[in-house]
Amino acid sequence: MAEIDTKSPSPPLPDGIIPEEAITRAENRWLAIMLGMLGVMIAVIVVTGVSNSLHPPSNVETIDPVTLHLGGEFAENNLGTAVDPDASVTVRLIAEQYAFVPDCTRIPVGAPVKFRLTSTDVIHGFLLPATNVNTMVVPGFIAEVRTTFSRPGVYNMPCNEFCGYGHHGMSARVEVVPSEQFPPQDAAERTSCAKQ
Ligand SMILES: [Cu+2]
Repeated sequence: MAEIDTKSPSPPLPDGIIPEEAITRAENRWLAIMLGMLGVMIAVIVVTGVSNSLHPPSNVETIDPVTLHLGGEFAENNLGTAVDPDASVTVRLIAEQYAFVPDCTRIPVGAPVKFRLTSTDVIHGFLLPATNVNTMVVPGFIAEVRTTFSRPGVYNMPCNEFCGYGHHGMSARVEVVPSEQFPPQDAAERTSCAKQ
């Protein structure tokens, strides 16, 4: 069997032609960098998901944005905070150009809270700073986020998804109050602190 001579230099390549080994080395280097970045991003998702309960919105429920105000879950008299029979709280909100309806919600401290939101027009964003609440509100879908507020306070909720000319003024607030200040449990009653 003929032995391959690996020591003798390969014939010189014409100007501008990069040797194959150099290309392979560069490709492998970029592949390693890309895999490293992918690993860091996956680690960030896993760590924040486990430690801060930051979960990507995964609730795929659809709703007709044209008729949602006419009846059902997002009819006007159904918006705001409702106390469920198990003492958890469901807050229903509509995002529209350029307001949240209602623009102020009141929630008892310590209760498991479920926000359910939808949009009537374009994509909006719902964010409560310093909490795990951060979701896009997409017309045609119901976004659902769960959280629990451990201490009373006022949380501003700016729209964090550019939604048009009035976007900068689109914000609302959540008032987390001691549970004794919260209206008595009545599943039929919806509360908010929106100015009438
Ligand atoms: Cu916006």
